[in-house]
Amino acid sequence: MEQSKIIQVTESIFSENERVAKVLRQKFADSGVLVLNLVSSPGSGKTTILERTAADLKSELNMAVIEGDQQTSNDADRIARTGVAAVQINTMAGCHLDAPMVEKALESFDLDNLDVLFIENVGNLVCPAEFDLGEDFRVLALSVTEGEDKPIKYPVMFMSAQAILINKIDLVPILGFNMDECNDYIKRVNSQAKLFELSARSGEGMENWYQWLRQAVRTKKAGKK
Ligand SMILES: Nc1nc2c(ncn2[C@@H]2O[C@H](COP(=O)(O)OP(=O)(O)OP(=O)(O)O)[C@@H](O)[C@H]2O)c(=O)[nH]1
Ligand SMILES: [Mg+2]
Repeated sequence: MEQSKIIQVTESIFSENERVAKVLRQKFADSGVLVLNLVSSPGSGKTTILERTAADLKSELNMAVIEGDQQTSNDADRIARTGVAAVQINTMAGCHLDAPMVEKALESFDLDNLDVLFIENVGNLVCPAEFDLGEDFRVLALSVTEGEDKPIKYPVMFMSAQAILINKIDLVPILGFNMDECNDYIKRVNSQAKLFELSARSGEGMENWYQWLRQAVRTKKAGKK
């Protein structure tokens, strides 16, 4: 394809995504459901964080999860085992979720009966940054196994997050991970994001994340029309 045609196709993909994301944002506002777009590299622990959150909070919050992966329903199956409703999207060759995919998945849920909808994006620190899903907040998981410098290597994604969960802190002593250095890098690209250090495996630090989540749910409900 010529350069000009490639640019036209790319622009039309983005503008269609923006159009549908706007529709979704209005829908989420009308029903007062808090929507979080969970992004990270593959294997940072997004699903494990959601499994633990689902198990710990399902008696106080009505939650549902949209899972995005190229293939398999592994993640949706894991969430379903906690008793929280989950729908799997398979993007096949795609490296991110887009707003039309989310719109289709919403057919499975009654938004008016939900407090929180989590959207677990495809594991990728690059492409999902470009696609608005109509979410209230983008929550980025970074695991300590990935190294301290990911925030400055993938700044676009880190800049776009409102909350950053530094996961797998149970492994810090084994890895010799330098938390101060990582926090400095995060602050360099995004000084506004709320930071949490936690382990979805041991449960350490999860309560701080839950408090942020509860507050975000309250704020969203208060803003409901
Ligand atoms: N030690 C430790 N391992 C963890 C923690 N959280 C997740 N894991 C492990 O990390 C691996 C990947 O976790 P997942 O939850 O599948 O990661 P993910 O981000 O959902 O992965 P994708 O959906 O494939 O991108 C699994 O073996 C988890 O058990 C943690 O806090 N500590
Ligand atoms: Mg996952």
